[in-house]
Amino acid sequence: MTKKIAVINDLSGFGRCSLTAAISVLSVMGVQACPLPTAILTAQTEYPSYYLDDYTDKMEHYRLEWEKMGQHFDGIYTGYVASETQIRQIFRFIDTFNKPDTFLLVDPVMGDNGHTYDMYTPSLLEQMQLLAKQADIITPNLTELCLLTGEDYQHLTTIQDTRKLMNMVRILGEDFCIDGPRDIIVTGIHFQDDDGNEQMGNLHINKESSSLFSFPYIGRHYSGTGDLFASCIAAGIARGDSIPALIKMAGEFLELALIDSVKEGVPCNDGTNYEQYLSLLLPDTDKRGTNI
Ligand code: PXL
Repeated sequence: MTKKIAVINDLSGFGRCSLTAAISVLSVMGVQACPLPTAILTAQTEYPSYYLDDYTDKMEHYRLEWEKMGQHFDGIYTGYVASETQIRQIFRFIDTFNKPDTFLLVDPVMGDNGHTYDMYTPSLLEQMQLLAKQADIITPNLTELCLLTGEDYQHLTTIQDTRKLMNMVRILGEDFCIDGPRDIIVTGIHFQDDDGNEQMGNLHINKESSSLFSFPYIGRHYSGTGDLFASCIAAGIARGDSIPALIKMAGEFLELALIDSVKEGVPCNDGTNYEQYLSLLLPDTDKRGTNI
């Protein structure tokens, strides 16, 4: 049976992020994406100008109609949240559809590179902390982990010693796991390896262990990379892959997309040239092709 994930996110015409990223990644990974759009935008909000059509008051129709249809989801995956009303609606959706055999992946999209997105009020942050606590798995970047845990991003990023930095991040993650998610993947940890090469690290933390997966640092922050990463994890969990295998696969996919985008001089707000690398995410049997 094809697995099904309810994806609660916005639809942005430009920026290769949110639902655009999720639908393409879930589909190529063999998982059905059921989109619940929270807003429709001409382009993601980091562009100098965009038009946003808010869908918050349509979200209750989705919940009621899908409940009437008797829908069941293998996973619920949430991303960018624009307001407190929206997050309240997400809590209602979870109350209705988060069953014992459903996983909840929360990508707490709130900022990047030490910068918090403009709409993030203190009370929206508080609600996002509660949502992240309810999740089975969360995928914050380092900025978002700091926001969730109250840690000072500037202080954390001044730590030069890589082992000390990773240890600090691990402790923050483990503390958050105590009454929260089973797994945390902290993305976008910039560091230097023992040979002095700049790396981007993804740290997987759960109650038992923590493991670091690193990739060469590209030096730019492209729109949608966090959404592509979280989408790979969500679809992979639904199809039964292990989290370490998924982090490696998503990292390789993003590395190729980033290298290509830098080479072509794609503006960061436009997102990466990931489309041509989607085949890397196919289920194994599809990658091998069909024997005749
Ligand atoms: O990729 C995160 C994201 C998603 N959706 C919208 C955004 C952003 C980041 O800025 O603006 C609308």
